[in-house]
Amino acid sequence: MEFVSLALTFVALWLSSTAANTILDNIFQLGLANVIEQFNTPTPQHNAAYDFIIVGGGAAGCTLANRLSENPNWSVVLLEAGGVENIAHRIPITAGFLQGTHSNWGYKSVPQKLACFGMNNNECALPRGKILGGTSSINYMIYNRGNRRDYDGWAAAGSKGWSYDEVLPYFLKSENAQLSGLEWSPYHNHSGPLNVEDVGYRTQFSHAFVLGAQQAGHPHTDYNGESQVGVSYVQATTQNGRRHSAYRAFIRPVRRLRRNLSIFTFAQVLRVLVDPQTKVAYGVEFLHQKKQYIFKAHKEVILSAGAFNSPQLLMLSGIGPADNLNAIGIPVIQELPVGKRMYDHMSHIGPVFLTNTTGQTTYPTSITLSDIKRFFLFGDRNTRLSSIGGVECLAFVKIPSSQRPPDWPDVELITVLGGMASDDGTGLKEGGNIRQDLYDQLYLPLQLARQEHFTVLIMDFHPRSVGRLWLHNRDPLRWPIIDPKYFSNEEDIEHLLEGIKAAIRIGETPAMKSIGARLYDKPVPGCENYLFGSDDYWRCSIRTLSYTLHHQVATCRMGSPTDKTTVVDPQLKVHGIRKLRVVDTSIIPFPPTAHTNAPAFMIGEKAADLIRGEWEANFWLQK
Ligand SMILES: Cc1cc2nc3c(=O)[nH]c(=O)nc-3n(C[C@H](O)[C@H](O)[C@H](O)COP(=O)(O)OP(=O)(O)OC[C@H]3O[C@@H](n4cnc5c(N)ncnc54)[C@H](O)[C@@H]3O)c2cc1C
Ligand SMILES: *[C@@H]1O[C@H](CO)[C@@H](O)[C@H](O)[C@H]1NC(C)=O
Ligand SMILES: *[C@@H]1O[C@H](CO)[C@@H](O)[C@H](O)[C@H]1NC(C)=O
Ligand SMILES: *[C@@H]1O[C@H](CO)[C@@H](O)[C@H](O)[C@H]1NC(C)=O
Ligand SMILES: CC(=O)N[C@H]1CO[C@H](CO)[C@@H](O)[C@@H]1O
Repeated sequence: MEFVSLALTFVALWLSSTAANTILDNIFQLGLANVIEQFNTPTPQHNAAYDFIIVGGGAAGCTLANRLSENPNWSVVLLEAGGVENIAHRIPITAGFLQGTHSNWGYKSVPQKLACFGMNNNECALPRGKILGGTSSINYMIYNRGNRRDYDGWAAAGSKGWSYDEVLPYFLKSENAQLSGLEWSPYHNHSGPLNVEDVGYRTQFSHAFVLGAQQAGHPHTDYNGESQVGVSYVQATTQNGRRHSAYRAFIRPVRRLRRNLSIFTFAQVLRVLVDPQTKVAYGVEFLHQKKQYIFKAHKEVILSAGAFNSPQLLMLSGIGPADNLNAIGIPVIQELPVGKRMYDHMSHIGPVFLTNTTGQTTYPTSITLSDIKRFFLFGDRNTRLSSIGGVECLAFVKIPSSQRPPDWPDVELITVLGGMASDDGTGLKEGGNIRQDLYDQLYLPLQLARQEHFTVLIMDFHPRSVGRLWLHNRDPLRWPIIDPKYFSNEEDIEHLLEGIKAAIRIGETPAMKSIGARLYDKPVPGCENYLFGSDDYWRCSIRTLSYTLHHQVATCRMGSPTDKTTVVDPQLKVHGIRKLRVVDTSIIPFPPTAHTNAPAFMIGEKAADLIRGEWEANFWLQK
């Protein structure tokens, strides 16, 4: 008897331990999660009505769904086209592979005339998350908010209420920071739902780069703190070395608890229902398991479908540029410049540095059984599996030709513990739509030699090239056409060139020399006619190894209703339409000095307060 109770106690203790939870969680996540989701997702009730309909469970949409459903008097429904995460999404090192799965919409740009020469048919890959958690479930997990001047600029350009001092509280509200050395920083919160932490696995490259950058004159900084300019190890949206997506942070903890929050996965919205006479949005039409349904909204419809799909849905609903809508036979309800402007952070893959280190570049074969055991069985956060797709350090850099104030960086240097070659020509090459012949010439030699190397990606924060998105027909299941027009403004090339030079200077410092760092000087295919390392060589390389970091913004630009380039007002309401808002990165008016995931969370938090303020204040008026 005593033995049995002792054994039961042991079992109970084991079940409550972290290790057991990790193991059980892993078994569940091993693909089972999505199968259960398929059967478990409730059947929608045709014509059901909710207070708020949120379209798209991405970074902003999940945040908003959580915050709005805090009020038990409100019924909230979240409609997401994709399913739920499985184990692959949880392992940070596999970030690059997720683009090859069903959790990516898999868009491509139209063939580019001035960029992406190294890609099949000059088409740049434009991945986007199609899953509960959205792009935050397939991205590289870099946590980066942006510069004070970005937000002050939004406010000055007509977005009242969005200055840095007004948005900082919303960044803080989400954040649960576990960052060593920043325990007392006023720029970090330690009790929000979204985990932000240091990456537990760091290579010799990262230490050499952080030191070398300082030797080259870049101060050590917290790029989410007082001053952005300088170098730092990356801050990641992971928890104990596993991806912490919008789903994990904002939906999973409340999903079973809040009966006023309904979630439908595999539910693709086809259009917003807008009364053409009164211009009031009153519901949505969507497909769920191949059947069509309508949901009605008592209070509001909110589009959080991301920078490509929110503008697409507006246009499908009769809100957009008249020429495009007329051409494809969609009656115009409200003429607005939807999709007419799109900015993105186009980058350059490289320079690549060879080193004399051992075992620092992560090739698939460098992941040991012990790494896997430690990660899966013991929840260890210090193995290679916790590296966020290989990203290690960020440097926020001023360039010599800068026209901006000294505290506003121009380019970013992003170091990666390997590069194109380090997954043996699989996920990264496929995900980037990179040509096989280019891979074979440039990267295969590194792969075959198991050569130690790291890559510095160079990103232009403030591109001047302006792209566009439009529809080729009225089929909601077809892609929108996306033409980012990368590098149509020559200045963008020059900024990247100056960034490359900054990286090379860091490569020449004593810290970098101590690991034997030297430029990989195999010419980029198509650029052999230029002298390696000359300005024209790098310009050619930039147009060939063009690689977007997927920060498309401004397709439903926010600003004053009198500004003819904008689609939503500072309350995020669509101009001229009632009961319809857009809440995601498509509203960002200018390319920010940031990767766009943290801003998406902030936009979700701030929108929740705007909506709450309005409907709770009007409580008595509604009755
Ligand atoms: C590969 C990659 C790596 C990145 N790495 C980083 C990084 O390291 N750090 C960083 O800060 N940023 C990164 N980004 C960018 C960042 O993740 C995104 O900008 C941000 O997550 C976008 O948030 P969002 O809420 O605007 O849209 P999303 O998160 O894209 O959410 C949109 C959601 O709407 C759903 N949806 C779309 N259409 C419909 C429809 N018709 N019906 C129903 N649902 C629909 C989608 O499936 C998706 O879930 C990366 C992006 C990519 C693609
Ligand atoms: C919910 O409704 C009740 C009754 O109408 C009201 O007293 C309460 O304040 C409301 N709660 C919130 C959070 O609005
Ligand atoms: C930290 O986050 C919690 C939870 O979201 C929030 O209540 C609190 O106000 C935040 N603190 C700061 C300083 O913003
Ligand atoms: C690195 O290795 C190369 C090739 O073996 C050698 O020529 C070079 O001297 C080494 N550099 C350092 C700094 O060790
Ligand atoms: C409006 C609505 O559906 N409210 C429900 C929200 O969930 C709580 C329980 O969590 C219910 O009591 C409410 O009726």
